[in-house]
Amino acid sequence: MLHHRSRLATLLTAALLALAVLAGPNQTAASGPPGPPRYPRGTVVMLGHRMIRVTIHNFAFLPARLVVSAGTRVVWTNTDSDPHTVVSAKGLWASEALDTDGSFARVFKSAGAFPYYCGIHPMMRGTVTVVAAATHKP
Ligand SMILES: [Cu+2]
Repeated sequence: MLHHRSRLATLLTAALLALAVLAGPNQTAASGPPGPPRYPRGTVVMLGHRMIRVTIHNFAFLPARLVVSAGTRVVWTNTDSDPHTVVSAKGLWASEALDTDGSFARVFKSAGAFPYYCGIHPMMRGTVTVVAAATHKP
């Protein structure tokens, strides 16, 4: 059982590293060919999905900067052994404390920038940027 758990942890770490690489400079509009719109380094753009997952791992939101289409359900899942929360910096929502494997979901219906943080560890920060469906096309 312990062996399986450590294998799982290794796989999870590899997956998170891959995600971190994807979230690197090459994924941002800023370093790519000219085109609209430009987002800060590390932004992960995931337009046209019904649901997108954000992992809470090692006291960080992954990806911390996410761009989704209006109507997308964003699901945060805590993989740490410490509890975390997902709290809107604009006072729009606040999750309960999420234990290990606990998750919180919110559907983002309107366009805009939605910064959030962990209420337990306020240095943990993220932003969901929501773009209207009509602005997807180049
Ligand atoms: Cu936290």
